[in-house]
Amino acid sequence: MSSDISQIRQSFQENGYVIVPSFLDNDELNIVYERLTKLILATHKKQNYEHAFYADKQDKNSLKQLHRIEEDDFFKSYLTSSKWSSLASTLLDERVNSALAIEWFNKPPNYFHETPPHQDNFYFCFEPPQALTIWLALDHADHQTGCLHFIPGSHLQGMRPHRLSNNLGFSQTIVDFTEEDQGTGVAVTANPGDAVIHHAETVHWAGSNQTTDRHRAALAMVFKSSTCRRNQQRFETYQQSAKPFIQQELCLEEVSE
Ligand SMILES: O=C(O)CCC(=O)C(=O)O
Repeated sequence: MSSDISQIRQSFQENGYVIVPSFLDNDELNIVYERLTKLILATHKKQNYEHAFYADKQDKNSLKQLHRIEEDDFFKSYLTSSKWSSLASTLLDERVNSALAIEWFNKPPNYFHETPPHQDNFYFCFEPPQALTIWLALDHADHQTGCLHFIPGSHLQGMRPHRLSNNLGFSQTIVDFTEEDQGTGVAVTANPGDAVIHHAETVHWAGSNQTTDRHRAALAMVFKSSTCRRNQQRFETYQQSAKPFIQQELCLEEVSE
């Protein structure tokens, strides 16, 4: 292993997050942009599509999340691509399964939506919590557009209590999140193509997009080690708590987040 990658691993294991600059090059990024543009146009044509979340259902420009994008053949190949899984495996120091899912997270301009403080494992319910998210910047993520913030070392301090956040797509937030927590958060800015990786129990959040003309999109891929399992009881409890809110927001009969 090169000294670069062993430093990246050490930083991830100590802090619970790390940035890998230029993980995708321009050619790779251009293919992603092209495929996503097609997928987004196709999504706008679908009525009541339960895996697409709009900030305002009347405004196509307000699309803020797309789930299950691996249903597209190109993104499906990412699930098993060793480029992504070998990074995940190196950081977790364990063999990983193929990616669980790929999601597209956007902060469209003019909507001012924050990503509330949370730990992903509240949603995943993995035991042991050997999982991570590779969050790949597709635009500039900075203080104006709403970059991610992480509390260093928080992945080693266990799960904090969560409650409903009333934020579609990030339905849960930490109950006892304090100003002191906010102050210890480190803002991580990223350029298109940079990968920002965080552990499933790292406390993180993102500010709102304060701009009127820039999107802040990212691809997020979740990997878990082959030894970790979902605690089904915890998972069902979380799903039941979130379901009424999500159904109401999406006006759907049955959904899963
Ligand atoms: O993109 C964002 O604002 C948040 C992403 C996030 O919370 C995650 O990938 O776990």
